Amino acid sequence: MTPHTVDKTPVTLLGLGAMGTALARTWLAAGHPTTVWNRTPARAEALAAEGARRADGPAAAVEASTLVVVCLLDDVSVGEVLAGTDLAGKDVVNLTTSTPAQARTRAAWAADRGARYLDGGIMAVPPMIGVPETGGYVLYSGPRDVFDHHRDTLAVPAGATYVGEDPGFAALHDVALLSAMYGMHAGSAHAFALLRREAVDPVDFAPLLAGWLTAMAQSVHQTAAQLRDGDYTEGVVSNLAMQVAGTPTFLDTARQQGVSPELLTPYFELMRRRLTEGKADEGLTGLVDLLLR
Ligand code: FVH
Repeated sequence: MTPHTVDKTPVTLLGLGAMGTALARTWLAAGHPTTVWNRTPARAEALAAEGARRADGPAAAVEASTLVVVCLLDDVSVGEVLAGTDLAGKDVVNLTTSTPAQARTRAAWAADRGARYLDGGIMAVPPMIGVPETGGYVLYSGPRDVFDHHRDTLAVPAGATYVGEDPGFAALHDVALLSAMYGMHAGSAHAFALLRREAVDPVDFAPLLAGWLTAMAQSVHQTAAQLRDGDYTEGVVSNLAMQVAGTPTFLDTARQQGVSPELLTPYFELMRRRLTEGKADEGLTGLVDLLLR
């Protein structure tokens, strides 16, 4: 424990997996009195040696601090771990990855037990925790006053970004961002597959790919403005008619390179459907609406 701990909010952390351990270490290093508990006790040993207080069980851990951070595998494990604890008067911050529905249900569950509740979505991997220059951050949602009250403490491991009072919003933003990431990975997998049997070093191609994805990522701002304003033709430079006309080139190239088009075809099918609705002058924004059921 450092000499500064009297000024610092005590933190309890339930769950010392890769992420929970990284989180706890930053609060310890910043001088917060830190109480930890993990189902497998051995995972708490290193942190105890660094100054963490080890609780015998979840109930004792919750009792130790008003601010109770939970970072477990999933929502089921959160329910199991918190089941026998007294949450009255506690501020529970749940950083376990959840669906928006799970987060909303968990917020109501915590309120029934007398706790205030923030949900969080971690936009970082463990090595990014406590390293601000990596750009990792955590999305938070729930009561604004609870977030503001704990903002400084929550900002210790990574940037703290508040996204709204609805407790499901952190999870919703988290899943939306990660879904976009998987789209990027899907496109990258297809691109690397096209080159795979050619005399092209993937390491030489990678900077071209990263640069192109970075440049194209800026288009999300136009998409967002069009969605907000309802005019999907505003500022379009590459219209849907032109883009659909180009799709055979992509499919022919995939065939010639012996690459499955399975990652591209669902998206191309949406483009074709939107064009048949008479939206030739739009860009790709209209595909958002096609996805809504
Ligand atoms: N690690 C990552 O890259 C991602 C980054 C984005 C956010 N995720 C989410 O963070 C949550 C925790 O992830 P983690 O990396 O710490 O996960 P693990 O290393 O697998 O540790 C899991 C902890 O959960 C405990 N646990 C699991 N089931 C139970 C249970 N039924 N009862 C009590 N504890 C349970 C487990 O305990 P033990 O196996 O050591 O005994 C670990 O403490 C997660 O939601 C990610 O999606 C991480």
